[in-house]
Amino acid sequence: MAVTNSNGAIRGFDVQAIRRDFPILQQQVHGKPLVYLDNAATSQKPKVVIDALVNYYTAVNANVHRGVHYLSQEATADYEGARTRVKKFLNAVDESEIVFVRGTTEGINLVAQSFGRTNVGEGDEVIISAMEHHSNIVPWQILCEEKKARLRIVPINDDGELLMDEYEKMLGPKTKLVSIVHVSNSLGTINSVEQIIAMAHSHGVPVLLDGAQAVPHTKVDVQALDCDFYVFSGHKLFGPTGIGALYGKRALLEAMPPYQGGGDMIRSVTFEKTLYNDLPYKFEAGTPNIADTIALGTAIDYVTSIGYDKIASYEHELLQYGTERLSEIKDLRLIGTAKEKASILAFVLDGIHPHDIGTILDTEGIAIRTGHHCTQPLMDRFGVPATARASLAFYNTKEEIDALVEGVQEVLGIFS
Ligand code: 7TS
Repeated sequence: MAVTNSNGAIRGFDVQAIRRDFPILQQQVHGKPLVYLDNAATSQKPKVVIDALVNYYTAVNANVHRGVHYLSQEATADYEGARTRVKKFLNAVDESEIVFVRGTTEGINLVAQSFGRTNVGEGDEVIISAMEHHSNIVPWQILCEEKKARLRIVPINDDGELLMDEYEKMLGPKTKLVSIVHVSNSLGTINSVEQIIAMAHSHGVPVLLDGAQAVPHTKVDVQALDCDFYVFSGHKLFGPTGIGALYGKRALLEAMPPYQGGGDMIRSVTFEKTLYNDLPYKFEAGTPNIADTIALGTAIDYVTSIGYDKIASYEHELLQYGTERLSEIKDLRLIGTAKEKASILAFVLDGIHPHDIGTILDTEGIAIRTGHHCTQPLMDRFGVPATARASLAFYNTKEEIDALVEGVQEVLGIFS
């Protein structure tokens, strides 16, 4: 969709107006304007999301699904309204396919413990990739250890792209699940998920996509993708921490046993036999995170009101600009140079530890993340212990990238 004017500006996208929606961006850090470039760790929250939280506790607070009184019914309607928003956001078939979880990590653990323990046995295989976050490695290691199954790792090239030929060779009758990141948090690589899914499905293998870093940047349509499971975290999508969603195809979720037992997930309980509730409640034991779920719904409304076509165009421009500017710096090596990339500028400087880069940038009010970004095997693949990572959101500007580049020059000056 054409979203740019003749002068290259994105029609209807006013970054300064958007920045005013985010109270935290107005503040100074160490006497300098905050330059927040740690969005892959967590994104900032617009005022509407903060207001939704305050409003819930000020005017609505009650437990859901179990009260006949007014507030409980209001809280239930708002909570279930958020589920409808997530359903539309991902284009799921219906609300029963949307399970609220604490975040991506819990969503993957749910699938590993419920689908995995039911369907993966001795000698079976689960496929992940070399660029996974620890939360898409460790749950599968735990499962494979318990079941004496084998974890297979799709390798990557030096640009940080999956080797699809190797992936294809791994698929076979022993494969029980493929679990792959949609967009890498450490490299920014956008994986060819349509192809990954089609190849797995040709062997009858279901696919889970870790969408933690995808949903802040790109429209996701689970029906068009035909993925079997999709997980994301609200806090990376301009919503609160402690809430996320797991999408699963209804038939798969129906066949899976509960992950946790307790209130709300049951239809009836006797000491002899418990009957479980319908989807999605079968997977939502206990009082849920009501306030944050409702505010996640507000975050989704906010992002979709800006529009993913505009967000993607603007962020693409920023990423290109940042890549060009950082590439001009001698002794800087970008980690993650895939052709299809989103919003991550990770780098190392010759002979300078990334933590020193982060600490010096902080004195300039610039927030980046340094470390292994919960992807230690990926750091090993690139032969570095850590990287410095600037991660972008649609409220960032070219001026902020200029500030980052100046900060990096300052670091080089100090260490020269
Ligand atoms: N998967 C990916 C791709 C991620 O980037 C993260 C968090 C997770 C899973 C886990 O999400 P959580 O919300 O359950 O913690 N990534 C990062 C990061 O890059 N820096 O801090 C957290």
